[in-house]
Amino acid sequence: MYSSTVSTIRHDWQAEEVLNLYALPFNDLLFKAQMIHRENFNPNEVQISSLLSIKTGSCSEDCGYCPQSARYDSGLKSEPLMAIDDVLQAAQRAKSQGATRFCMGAAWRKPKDSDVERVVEMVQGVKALGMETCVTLGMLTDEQTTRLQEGGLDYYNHNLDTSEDYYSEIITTRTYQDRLDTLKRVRNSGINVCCGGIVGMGESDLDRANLLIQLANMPQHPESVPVNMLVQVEGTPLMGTEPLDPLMFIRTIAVAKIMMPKSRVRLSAGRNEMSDEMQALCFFAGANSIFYGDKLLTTDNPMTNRDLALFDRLGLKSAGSSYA
Ligand code: SAM
Ligand code: DTB
Ligand code: SF4
Repeated sequence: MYSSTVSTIRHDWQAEEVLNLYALPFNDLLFKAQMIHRENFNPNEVQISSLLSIKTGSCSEDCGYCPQSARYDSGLKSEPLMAIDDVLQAAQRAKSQGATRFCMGAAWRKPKDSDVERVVEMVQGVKALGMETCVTLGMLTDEQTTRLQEGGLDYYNHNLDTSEDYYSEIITTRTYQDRLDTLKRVRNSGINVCCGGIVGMGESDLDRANLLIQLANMPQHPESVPVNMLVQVEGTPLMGTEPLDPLMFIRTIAVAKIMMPKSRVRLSAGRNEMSDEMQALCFFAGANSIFYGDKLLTTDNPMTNRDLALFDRLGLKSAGSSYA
């Protein structure tokens, strides 16, 4: 039990084995995840990304969790694609607060080619500030993916969100295969893949296991795996869902780390509703990336001074940027 663990990169995970990991005694699971984590990363370093919604609301998709869908009345004010100068100002602010990666999100089912051209300019501007870049724009064509890669984009975020079986309970306007197709394009283009999901949507243990299996059994693990806790927003269909046991969220982080040892698992949406102690356990379970800054896309994230105090209390440091 206490002998050293050698991280192996596998792509053949089966449901039973993953459910058995989930079912380990909590201390055994976290110990295993932490051992694997420190074989691959400095356990006291966390990568810091900031998010900006560059195009907000009025989305044609019906994702049941999302306040940006045009189908639900979440009271959100829609905004068209932002001006480049405003995006760069926000990126500069995020950099001065300590973020090393700037993630730009757009409420599109899929972008138009002209949108992609404007996003490429944003990517180039943000890179010129010395930050890593990530965008999430919905489904992409081959040509659009190539444009983003040539424009120097570092990461593309496109989440699978849940298991294939549960997907149609949450989203009916696109298929799981649509998601997999875009992910394949991004992987083949050479852009780093950021792909994860949301838990706390009323899914079963098997759905959570199957989501992680989808991610880990890809030919190459996503470099970045965001694990979001559902942020319940008034007006969305998932408002009022029975909250997930926080310990099950922490278990999900640990199992993700064991299955994808070299990936950065991001403690993503939902941190505003988590205690400092719960976040500390997530970091112990192998999460080593966060969204930092007072807002996620449209909902609240912890204030930066709360995060700085938490880092200080836990002795955590920024992982820095490969562009520093
Ligand atoms: N429209 C694009 C798409 O869906 O890929 C990009 C933006 S979309 C807001 C990005 C991701 O945000 C979703 O895939 C989902 O994982 C996450 N997300 C959206 N609403 C959320 C919520 N209420 N709680 C947690 N995560 C959420
Ligand atoms: C991810 O996995 N989570 C982020 C980012 N990728 C784009 C988005 C979280 C959104 C939470 C709800 C909101 O603020 O609108
Ligand atoms: Fe649109 Fe993305 Fe929200 Fe779905 S998650 S409604 S695609 S913005």
